[in-house]
Amino acid sequence: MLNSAKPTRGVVSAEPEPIKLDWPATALLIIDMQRDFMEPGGFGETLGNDVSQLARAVKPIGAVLTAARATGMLVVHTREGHLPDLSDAPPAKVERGAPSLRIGDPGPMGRILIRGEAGHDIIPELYPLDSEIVIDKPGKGAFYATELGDILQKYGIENLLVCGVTTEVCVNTTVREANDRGYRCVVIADGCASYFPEFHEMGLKMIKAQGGIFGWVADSAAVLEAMKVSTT
Ligand code: TIU
Repeated sequence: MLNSAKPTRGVVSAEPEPIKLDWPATALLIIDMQRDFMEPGGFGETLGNDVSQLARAVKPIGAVLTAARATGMLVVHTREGHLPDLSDAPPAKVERGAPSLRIGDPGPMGRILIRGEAGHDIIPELYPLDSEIVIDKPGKGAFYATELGDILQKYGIENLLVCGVTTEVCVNTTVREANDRGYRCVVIADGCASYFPEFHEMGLKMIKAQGGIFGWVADSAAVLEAMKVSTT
């Protein structure tokens, strides 16, 4: 719902310091909230992870997503995954480790981490609207081998509110890529999660250390307050 009274700027109470954001130049970037990472039987579990660790991020992301939709903010969802013939999956990625199932193997939610399979889809709670952008990415970073940079440029985006999973892998890689490209990134702390709580904590610390070497970190409540949108 767009309305003429909506604020065009807001100050997010973030670390290492508050940051003023121009909302029309800000997008919400939701990283890889896919069944393959969140649910039993997907890629995350095949790697030996406890997928229940990630559930805590869903509600905070949902609250910010609702607010973003209400204010007309650009919303971009990403999905990590590969083409059915694996032509975009480097052997180094497919062959590493000793997972119970490898990328491309059939699993309970379809072939592991393959585009078009049930496991590759975004979880129902955060499902994209038809009007929202969905970026399919073969790597951990959302800019590598995708159209994300062109899309953000087209919409005049300068700032990103970043959330999703996992904190130290795809969120961190994307924030580093974005920072090098000149975007101000505000990472939503409780809107991220890791299979390893200690990596989550350190992943956020790495971003905001040294005066915000890669970006800013804020709780969803602080972002919502700055957006001045009721969550109820
Ligand atoms: N394994 C892990 O922590 N993450 C990934 O493989 N991809 C994302 O973070 N999306």
